[in-house]
Amino acid sequence: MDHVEGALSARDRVGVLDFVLLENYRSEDAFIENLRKRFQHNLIYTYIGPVVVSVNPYRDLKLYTPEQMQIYRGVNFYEAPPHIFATADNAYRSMRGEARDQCVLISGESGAGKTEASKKMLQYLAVCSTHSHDVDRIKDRLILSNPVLEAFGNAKTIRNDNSSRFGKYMDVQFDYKGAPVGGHILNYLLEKSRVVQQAEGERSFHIFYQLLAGADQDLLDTFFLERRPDSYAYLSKGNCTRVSSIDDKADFKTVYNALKVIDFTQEEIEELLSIVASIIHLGDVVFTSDGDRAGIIDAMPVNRVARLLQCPEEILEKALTHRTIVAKGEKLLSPLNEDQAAYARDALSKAVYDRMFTWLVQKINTSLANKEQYRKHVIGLLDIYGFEVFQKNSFEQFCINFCNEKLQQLFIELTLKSEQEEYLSEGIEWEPIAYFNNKIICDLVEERHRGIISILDEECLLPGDPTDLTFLAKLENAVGEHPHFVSHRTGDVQTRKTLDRDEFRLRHYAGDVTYSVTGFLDKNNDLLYRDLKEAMCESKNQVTSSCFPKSELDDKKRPVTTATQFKTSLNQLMAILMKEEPSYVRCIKPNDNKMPGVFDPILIRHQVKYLGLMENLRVRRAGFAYRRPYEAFLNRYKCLCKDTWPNYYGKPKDGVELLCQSMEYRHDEYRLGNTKIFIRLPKTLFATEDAFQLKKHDLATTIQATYKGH
Ligand code: AD9
Ligand code: MG
Repeated sequence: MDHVEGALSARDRVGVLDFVLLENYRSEDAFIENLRKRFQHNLIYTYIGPVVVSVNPYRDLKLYTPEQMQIYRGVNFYEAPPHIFATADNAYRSMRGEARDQCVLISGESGAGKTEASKKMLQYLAVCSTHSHDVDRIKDRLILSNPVLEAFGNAKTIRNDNSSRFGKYMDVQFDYKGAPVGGHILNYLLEKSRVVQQAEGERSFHIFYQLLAGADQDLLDTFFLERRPDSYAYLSKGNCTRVSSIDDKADFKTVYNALKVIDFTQEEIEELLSIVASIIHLGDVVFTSDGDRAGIIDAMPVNRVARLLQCPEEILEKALTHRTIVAKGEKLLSPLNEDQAAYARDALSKAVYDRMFTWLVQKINTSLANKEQYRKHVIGLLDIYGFEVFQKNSFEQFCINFCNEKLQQLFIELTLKSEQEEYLSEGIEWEPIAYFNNKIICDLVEERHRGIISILDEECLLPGDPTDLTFLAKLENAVGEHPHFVSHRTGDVQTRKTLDRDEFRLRHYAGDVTYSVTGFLDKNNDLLYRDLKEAMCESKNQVTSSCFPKSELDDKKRPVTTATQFKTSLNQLMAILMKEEPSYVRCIKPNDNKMPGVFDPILIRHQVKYLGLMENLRVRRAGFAYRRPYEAFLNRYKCLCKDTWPNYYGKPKDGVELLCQSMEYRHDEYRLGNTKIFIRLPKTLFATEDAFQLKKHDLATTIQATYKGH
């Protein structure tokens, strides 16, 4: 049964299952009311045409069972109730049928269900794609790479007990038979500051707690660790080391076994975990201040770090408390003060963890690599951080929100493009649609020489003493007039009251966000003193030494700044995505308390806004809301026209034409394309459907009467 027709009779009670069928499609209230109705009936998925909107149920609704998978297997997108499996299946079939690479872009705020959706879709692809003995190997690896990545890249935050602290684009490669033969992961900007600092109620990355809870006593002894995380500085900054929804001990086993399946040798696993352990000890290195010179209070933690990383203790100790300065060709050893030493220690911990994470992803990629070279097409799944607005927003939010601007731009371009393409291929006249193009904001951030990132980089490069505030002043001079930029100096009186002197505000497509520039230079520069790099290069731990190659020391070039690196990798991602056929899953978080069944309309309204859903619906509705292939349409409604009932033997298109005439559709209400009928307004369709329901009733009564009469 066609999904639209299936819902029509129930539409008042459980809402419409495609937002394009909303009468009042411009009304945000109507949109939210529809979501609410469906959510109350545990219908968490709703379409906007081909886009899936998902509301996190925070409970197991048995939506991902093998039986559910069967419902969607090989079925046309609109023929079963809305589901992410329909999206996955559709992508899979389009990939095979049209021989085109696919991608699924999953967006939404923290805790909205992006990672869950991407995992469920990956499972669907693994189960429902072509089977053969040798591909099971790759399927296992694809699925098992998730617990490993989550252990090292996810953490408990206020918003989500399993929050991804990195962006991920994972593609699954298929051969010409449609069997998965490989995979590849691109990772984006890990929030490495979490290694050294966590907000109240948050934790560091899961792996630290997993190791302490799950390692056997021998392993703990080897790492000089005790079981309780509370005793370690780096693990207890947020005063939250245990999470009721998480079983660290069991998770450690899962991760350990997964690492083995994805080709990590015993030695590599031990090296990896000893890096994790070394970071825990590094956090316990504390300094005294003797005049202006930092000294190490307790030698034990440094000694342990040195042993775990297998690098000479004196070198490490010296690098943590001194800095080599080259003046007039001569090297001078300059002591660090207490603050500088603590800063150096934290910089080292972050760098080691971050590079280890990148190494891990590369290693997983080697294991997922398709060695036979018979990859034909891919389906990519993008699970990346959603738009973030906090009380205080810093460099990290700036990067994340820029990423969302780029994705929104891609979304607009691709949606419009695909609408246009469909009109064209159906031979229907394209009616241009007015929409807000956020390119202007992307340019404000990334334009060469003139954008915020360029100005930030320039400031970072300046000799002398550039500060966050000199950066802000430059910014005001350069982009102060831009319609999407506001700061204390450039804003009007009213705006000034809401901004501090170290803040600027960006008018993002999703709403205004105020950023504090404090820390921008530092985070963008991301410097690690050379002495510390040298110490790491000495490491006999293979993983560490491959993360800190000696060649880096000879490199005279200035390292690329964090923002520019991020911008470059995002633009590469955009280039990949532009070539693929996209599908979208837009995730919504129903409440801030991780509660099942609670629908918070204010929170949801906000997300509907910044996911751009109303805009999306408007674009979809600007032309023709409803489109169906002729066969499907005729099959359902043929009883409404005497020329097509009970059967029509001509071309389906001609049958539909007769039907439209007999239903007295006005010319502006519909168009007949090459393969589909396009109906402009839902009310036309609803009228047709109501007529159909009546007719069905009449027919049933007639049949009954005839039967009784016999
Ligand atoms: V973040 O940006 O990485 O912080 P996500 O990825 O959007 O965030 P995630 O998928 O981790 O959120 O979902 C958060 C939690 O919501 C999960 O741990 C589940 O407990 C819960 N969840 C999410 N989706 C579903 C679902 N479809 N069914 C049941 C769900 N529970
Ligand atoms: Mg996530």
